[in-house]
Amino acid sequence: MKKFINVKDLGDLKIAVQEALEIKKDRFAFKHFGENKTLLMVFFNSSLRTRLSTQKAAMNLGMNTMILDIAQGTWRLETQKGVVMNGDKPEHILEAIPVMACYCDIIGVRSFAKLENKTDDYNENILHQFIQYSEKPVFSMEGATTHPLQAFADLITIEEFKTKNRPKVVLTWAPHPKTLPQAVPNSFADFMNEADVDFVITHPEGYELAPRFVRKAQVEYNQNKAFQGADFIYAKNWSAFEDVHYGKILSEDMNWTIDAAKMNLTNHAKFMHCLPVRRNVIVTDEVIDSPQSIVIQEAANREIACEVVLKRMLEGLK
Ligand code: AN0
Ligand code: CP
Repeated sequence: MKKFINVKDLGDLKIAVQEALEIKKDRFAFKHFGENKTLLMVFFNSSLRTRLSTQKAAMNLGMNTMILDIAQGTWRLETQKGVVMNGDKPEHILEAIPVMACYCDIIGVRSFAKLENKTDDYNENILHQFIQYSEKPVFSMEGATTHPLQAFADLITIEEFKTKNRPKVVLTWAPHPKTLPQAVPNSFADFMNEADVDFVITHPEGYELAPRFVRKAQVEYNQNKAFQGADFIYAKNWSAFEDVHYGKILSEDMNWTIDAAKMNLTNHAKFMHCLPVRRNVIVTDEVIDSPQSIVIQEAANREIACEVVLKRMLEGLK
């Protein structure tokens, strides 16, 4: 495996999930795979889960890890081509990437959408430069448009907790005071569209996601209706995708917060969220503290999802 940005980079999803469940039974079974191999994790943005779970997955495989937080102890990096670099950024990504690549075998990159220019974000400018100029296997630790490690962990979690062959999975928008990217819902939709589930997306009008991620999913603007009979509720806020409002907050309607009354409309659904989550904005304390909430188990599976990806990348190095 040379890159991991989208669901299709995993190949057959059923096989990938089976591989994950096998690894979970003995996460140190491939301890020799990463001997003398180094993972570099490059963060342009903050992280708790991705930072720890990726490092843990690499350690399970016997790898060495290095972590770089851009602009915190490193030079600030220019990422646009052709600019006159007389501002506050002393180094260009065009030198920084091949230099970083000298010291490692695999690179993970976190680089969120800036939400200023839709074309720039949806071109995945930074991730693609890492792929092009590092000549190493590169995986997304959340790019501008996707968060595939999260969605893979979500799929593993659904596989573990489902009580029927084809569960109903609902991705629901929820309110949030800050403008957030579409990467998490995009990747979740990408994976659910490939999985054996009935997939419904619910959000206020104006929050339609990119058609290439929504694909065949059912879009239902009435949240209560969407929740009926659901086996999994996956909550997430995102900002608008459509051109004129790109990256903007169009609604802060607290009626979309996931509360116990809404969960009662479902088929005893499990509650999921990628975290970090704002309590009593996205979801009430009552729901996230209930046994229906599987957010911690979901976060735990980030280690397993990443271990599958790193193992496959290490196999490709041989
Ligand atoms: C980020 C997002 O919404 O993409 C990261 C989620 C994993 N969330 C926040 O910045 C709060
Ligand atoms: N879910 C997730 O990616 O969390 P972090 O932003 O803390 O890594």
